Amino acid sequence: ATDFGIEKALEQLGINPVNEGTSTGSDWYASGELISSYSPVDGQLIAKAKSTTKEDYEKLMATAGAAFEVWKKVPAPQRGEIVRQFGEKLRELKEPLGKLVSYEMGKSYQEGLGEVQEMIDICDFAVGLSRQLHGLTMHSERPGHRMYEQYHPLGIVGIISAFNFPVAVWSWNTALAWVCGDVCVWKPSEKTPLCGIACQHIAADVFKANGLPEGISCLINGDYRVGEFMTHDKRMPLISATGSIRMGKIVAQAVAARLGKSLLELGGNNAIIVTPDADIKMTVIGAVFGAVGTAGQRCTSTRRLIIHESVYDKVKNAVIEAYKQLRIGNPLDENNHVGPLIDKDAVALYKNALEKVVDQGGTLLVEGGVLEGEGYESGCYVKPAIAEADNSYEIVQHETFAPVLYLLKYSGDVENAIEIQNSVVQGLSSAIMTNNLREAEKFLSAAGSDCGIANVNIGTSGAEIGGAFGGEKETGGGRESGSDAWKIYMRRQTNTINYTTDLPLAQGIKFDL
Ligand code: UN1
Repeated sequence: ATDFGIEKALEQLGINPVNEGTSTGSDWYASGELISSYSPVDGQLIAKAKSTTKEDYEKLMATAGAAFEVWKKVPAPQRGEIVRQFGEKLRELKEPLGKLVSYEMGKSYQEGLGEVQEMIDICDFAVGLSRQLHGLTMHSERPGHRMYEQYHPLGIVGIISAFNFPVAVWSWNTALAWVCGDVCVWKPSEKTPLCGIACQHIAADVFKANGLPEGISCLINGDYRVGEFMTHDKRMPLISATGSIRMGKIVAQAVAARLGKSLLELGGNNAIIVTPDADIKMTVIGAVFGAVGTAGQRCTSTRRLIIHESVYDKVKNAVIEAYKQLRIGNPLDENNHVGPLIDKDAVALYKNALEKVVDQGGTLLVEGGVLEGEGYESGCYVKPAIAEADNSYEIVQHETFAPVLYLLKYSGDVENAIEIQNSVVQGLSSAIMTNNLREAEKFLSAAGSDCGIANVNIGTSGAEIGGAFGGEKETGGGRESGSDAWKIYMRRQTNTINYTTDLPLAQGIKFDL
């Protein structure tokens, strides 16, 4: 690992193998059991983090609550200025943070840098937004009355994030929540605690340098039990959770039971429809990047290719040919395309999917397999696989977080492809490859894709931060990042002001005393 400058990166990020785990700012404490973070790149122990106990959590929540009283009164554009400084720090630390993401999570260094770039982008977006937290004005039906709405800070926002985007998803939530006047408590995945600690160091330094109290950015570590502190906590009006559908259902029920709000970003089962009018070269690049990028561990990864029978063989052969070029190995080595899966449990799920697709009637076109030998000691490197399948197979209906791509055939009109694409429980990302305007517009129409994201002539992954990110159906319905996603982090208040000496009632009601 030293060859790739990991030690230096850890040092620059202030991470040493110590027992840090819980933080309200520059203060670090935690008294729970140790979580060891092993790199899927080389299987080495990187460092250990202490997990948060209920006692630690209570202490942190008291600090967060006090910080909210201060932060909510700071004018929004001034809060934006703090987020601007945070974005500047991320620019300075882009390389070490990108490297840590790559080493702790296993995605390629380029993608690690890309993830930090998403953080920088959302900070820029949030800075502009801090002067645009607009409400509407309405015309009152009563004379001499004014009516308008305004958005106020919400409170303490809980963020539960997944291992696959160990830093960016936090920033999508936190950069917006901060300009909205909220304070945040973040539980990163227990598979990537060090990315969380690195980010908390960066944020805490910025708040401290500006004389702001501890508790605006808080970090807790641990497994689902620590997440439950948050989901059951009435002091958290909003829980934003990214992860599996299974996890999302548990979180949603716990939060709904106390009538809190939840923002859910759950699984995807993303497809690219390839019509007879598709540009095959573009299709292959989009499909292969979508299926094997981040080793198939994005919630937007391409899982299904729905190909028209007239171009089926051509597309199939081109994709198989492209898979032969893939170099699998250490993701910090920029010559490699595909890095490891996050851990051996993920490898088991990958193997299970390959077995099941064959059991259920599919054919492997590119056989998978777990790589062994030099460079693959962690046991987490697998070969991207392709299977010919049918959409009805149980395994195809599931999201397997690994580089397994299913080829599905359709005939007739694009409606038939849309029908297949929509016939899954998830609704995150979707794409169509076509130069035919009618097909493209049909795909984007009300009768088209039922996903939160629908693209034309690009793949399913790689969304920009400017748009609202999220999906429908069992993907959870939440929207993060751009557009007006900020509204969920604030509470809306409708105000009516009477500037006359009479008290006319609404709806023309008379009430004379
Ligand atoms: C995720 O996988 O949780 O569109 C988020 C993309 C990225 C975000 C993915 N911008 O692939």
